[in-house]
Amino acid sequence: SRYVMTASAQMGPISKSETRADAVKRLVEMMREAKGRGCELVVFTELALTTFFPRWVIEDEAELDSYYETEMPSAATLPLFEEASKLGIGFYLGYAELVIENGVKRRYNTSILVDQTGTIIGKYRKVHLPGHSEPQEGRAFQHLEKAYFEPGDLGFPVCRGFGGVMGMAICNDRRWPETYRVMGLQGVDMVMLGYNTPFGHTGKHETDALTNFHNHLSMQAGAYQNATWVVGTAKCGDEEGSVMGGQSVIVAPSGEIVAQSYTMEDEVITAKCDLDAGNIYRETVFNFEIHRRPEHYGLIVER
Ligand code: ING
Repeated sequence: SRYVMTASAQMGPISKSETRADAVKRLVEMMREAKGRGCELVVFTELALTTFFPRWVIEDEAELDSYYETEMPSAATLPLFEEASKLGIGFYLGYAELVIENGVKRRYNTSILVDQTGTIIGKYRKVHLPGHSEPQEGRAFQHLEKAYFEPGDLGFPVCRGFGGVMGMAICNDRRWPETYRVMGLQGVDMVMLGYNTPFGHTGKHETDALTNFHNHLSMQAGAYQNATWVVGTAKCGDEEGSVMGGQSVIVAPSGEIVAQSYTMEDEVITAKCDLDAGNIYRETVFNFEIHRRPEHYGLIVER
């Protein structure tokens, strides 16, 4: 079997006043704890360096730009890369990416996968952007990812690392079956993702009681239906009055939750992930080769 000792490093709130250096210090602390517990991979969360700024109307471009990284590693994140290669542990990191392409500023909600030598072996840009492109009336908190990011242009790539096929997603992506299936069709063994999931996201609160259920339902279904591990790491707790759900999990290819956080703070959970645990499903129930009938699936890719 191919075992990967994996950690999910859940983050509590990052306040608006907290610096990147403060956030990176917290990430380094959790990286050390993960290493101390025998892990070779730690999955951090979405937008792990700053507060969840898409909840705010930000009109000043310089202020908006202040939430993005223009290079990776950036000065603020270099200590994380250095600690990783010193400890010999790889990591998934979510952050806001600002690049100039053909003289045009492009903004993405991005994640990278870094191996145990500190080398970036995978990059992903969030495809499914929830919320709105314009501020909505009557909301205490906005959800303006469609204003502050473009949809990802890298598709759902997988890469080889940690002894298997690794894939990435970000937050809202986990609610869409296509996310997992595109990677499942590439033989993914583990999908890593971070999420910032505010209660009241829809502007209403009647579905808040189901937010944690829908969080796990989405990842457990994605794991089982594609015979893959899913590691979901929350940024959670109260950021300036907006409360986000926690309950980070490590989900086995069976769909079973094998580790779950129980606080709304920085918390490391771990599991010994057998990357061959999905084989029983790939060889039987989800043997894509013999069971799938793509000739009937055309509607899925139509607009
Ligand atoms: N956040 C949320 C997510 O998909 C959301 C949006 C919250 C959708 C609650 C449904 C319910 O988890 C991000 N950042 O995508």
